[in-house]
Amino acid sequence: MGVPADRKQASNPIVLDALKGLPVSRPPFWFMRQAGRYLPEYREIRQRTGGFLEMCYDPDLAAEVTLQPIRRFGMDAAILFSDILVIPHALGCKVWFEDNEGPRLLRVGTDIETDQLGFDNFETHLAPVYAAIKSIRRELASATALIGFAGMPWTLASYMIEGRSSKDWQAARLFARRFPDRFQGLIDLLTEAVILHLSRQIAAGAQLVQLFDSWAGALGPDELRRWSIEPCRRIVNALREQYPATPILAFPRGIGMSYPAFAEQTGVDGVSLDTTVSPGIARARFETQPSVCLQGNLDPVALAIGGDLMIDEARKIVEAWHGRRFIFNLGHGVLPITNPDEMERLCRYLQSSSI
Ligand code: 1CP
Repeated sequence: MGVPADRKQASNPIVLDALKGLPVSRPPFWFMRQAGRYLPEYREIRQRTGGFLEMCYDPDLAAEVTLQPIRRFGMDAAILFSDILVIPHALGCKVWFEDNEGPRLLRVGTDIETDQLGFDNFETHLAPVYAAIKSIRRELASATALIGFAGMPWTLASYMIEGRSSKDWQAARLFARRFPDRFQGLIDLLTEAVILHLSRQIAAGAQLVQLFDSWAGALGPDELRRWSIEPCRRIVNALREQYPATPILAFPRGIGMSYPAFAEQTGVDGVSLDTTVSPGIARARFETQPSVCLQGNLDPVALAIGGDLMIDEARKIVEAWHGRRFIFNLGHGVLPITNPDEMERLCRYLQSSSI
């Protein structure tokens, strides 16, 4: 099934206009994890497919699941359905998903060493992802932007050292401090991999990219500079050289007061703010950086509750960021318990709100 014809008329994506600082008539919006378990049509496909990774590597299914929320709600951007862990997988580190438990990986430094990983199979392994991007772009209206993404090196390295999710990323932080040279080797490998993966996504049709550093908040200030800001700066520089017109957003989740320094030192076009950041304080702190697009940051719990509480919180964000570059989003991903009717209510509110 395609996207309705009325959404296919030619026009510039409002999300790209906002990133460039061009005038927009209302807040542009999309949501992290807008595809996923809260949608019955996603659960239906997930159930009859072998597993989550199989969906990521099937171009037709990945394209279909990417388009599901756009057809229902008409967000201003579609984000490729994939996962950050396809990068370690493509480098030769085994990755699998335990049902209802999350990701599992071979552990670097324990089960496998960095020098056993590499690019031999990388682009062949990820070819279905680029095929999915091509077919999504064919289906999408020209007004809807297509977002490519990758995990950032620190977050990827953390999963690769821990072998799974963690509350405090202790093993990864210990490894980085005990073996800084080996850790730097892993970060360098991942930095190259992210650059290659994002270049291929842009070549296939992604019009902007988002970098996820979901666990940046576990780092102290010096570590943040070394393991998050510096690799991000290298990724931004390399992509700008090849694709100067493609905007880059980053989500260094949980870094609080360091958001403005992160934006300045990496040169990204925009930063996605997490739920701990007050929209008003962010506005003040970014006053001297008007060209940085702010993105965020409604609490996914407010969306799950819905109703007036959700709309009031959304309005506060729109009012706080009115008059500067911003894209409305959540402060983290949509929760599986979210009622699609509340997502519909939020989208209608944003579509009818003027700024
Ligand atoms: O059906 C299922 O069980 C799969 C659940 C699921 C989904 C829908 C996972 C497993 N990944 C995804 C898709 C996904 N992951 C997207 C798709 C696009 C979208 O709609 O947003 C994106 C952008 C991601 C990125 C991702 N994966 C991040 C960064 C963003 C974030 O949430 O902080 C991270 C940390 C992952 C790892 C991962 N993959 C899946 C899970 C459950 C996790 C998190 C595990 C943990 O908490 O450590």
